[in-house]
Amino acid sequence: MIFHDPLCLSHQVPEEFAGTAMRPYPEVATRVEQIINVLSNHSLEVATGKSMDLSLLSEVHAAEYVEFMRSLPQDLEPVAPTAIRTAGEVRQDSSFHALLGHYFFDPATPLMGSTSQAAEAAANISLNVADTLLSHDRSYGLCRPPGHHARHAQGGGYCIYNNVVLAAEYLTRRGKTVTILDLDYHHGNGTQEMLYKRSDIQYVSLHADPTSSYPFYWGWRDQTGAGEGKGFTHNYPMASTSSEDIYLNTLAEALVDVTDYSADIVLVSMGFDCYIDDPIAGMALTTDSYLKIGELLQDLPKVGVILEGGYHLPSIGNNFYNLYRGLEGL
Ligand code: SP5
Ligand code: ZN
Repeated sequence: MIFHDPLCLSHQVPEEFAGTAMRPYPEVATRVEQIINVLSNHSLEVATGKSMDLSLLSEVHAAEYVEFMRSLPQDLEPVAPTAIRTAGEVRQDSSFHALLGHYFFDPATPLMGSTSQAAEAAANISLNVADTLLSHDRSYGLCRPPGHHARHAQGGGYCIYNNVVLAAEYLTRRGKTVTILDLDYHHGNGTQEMLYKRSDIQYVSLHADPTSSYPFYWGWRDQTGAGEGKGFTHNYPMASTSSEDIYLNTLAEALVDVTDYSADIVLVSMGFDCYIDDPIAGMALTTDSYLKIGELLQDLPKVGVILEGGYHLPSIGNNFYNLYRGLEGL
């Protein structure tokens, strides 16, 4: 099953702050429309899924953060924090801008009136993917906004809710062990942090070296988990300009961790921003590489794919379809 919700398309912010100037926001609704176009050209149907119980959202995330998102006015024009609260306090009467800097960790994730609804639709898709995996071997979610940078009580990196962690939590509550395999160009700092002390969800990530790439402060090889979670986080930082060869060899290495852990279900936190022409990244995967990646994952018994980043249009459509082909053995 492939899930999508039109509400995910309603979050449309025009630009982001990129250090010294504004630039067009790369995380556009067209990304998902392109994927759906290619899928429908191959006669593949996309379903909205059921309305899942979203109360889990306020357990995976701080309830006050979810409440803040739900409190945004419907007519809010795109806005991002100007100051990030790294110290100090918010108070009862703190302004909206003070709260923005409290609930977001970067200035490049604008919010607008439809953002909360879109983010809940993405979370709902992710729960549908998880639920489907209880009875099927494959399931896909065209989630937007993406999720892997979202922390317990903060959004950032274009992400509001951590869709893949939500799906993993849904599954562990039903007795399953889960691996999250994160193939986005950027490290999934939110995912790593939320699972760092857990042993029932393994986190394995391939990403550009955080020494020089966003999100900068997480994702080094020596971060391997803590407490009960020690040994259940595996980071594979790579040069930000890595070739297909390096990528696929690293993936083969990472898959040893995955097969050693032998989870009931693997959730792929799937970004397509390692693509050679991605406008904000630097690696060199091609459309053919995504077929190879799908084929490398083909032997895993149960796989869910949750969409993260990937900003080159229109290649994201064919890239998604090739991953699908590889995974389905088509
Ligand atoms: C989900 C996801 O992929 N989020 C990525 C968020 C990245 N945000 C900031 C990226 C800054 C990249 N610097 C661009 C250099 C352009 N040459
Ligand atoms: Zn990314």
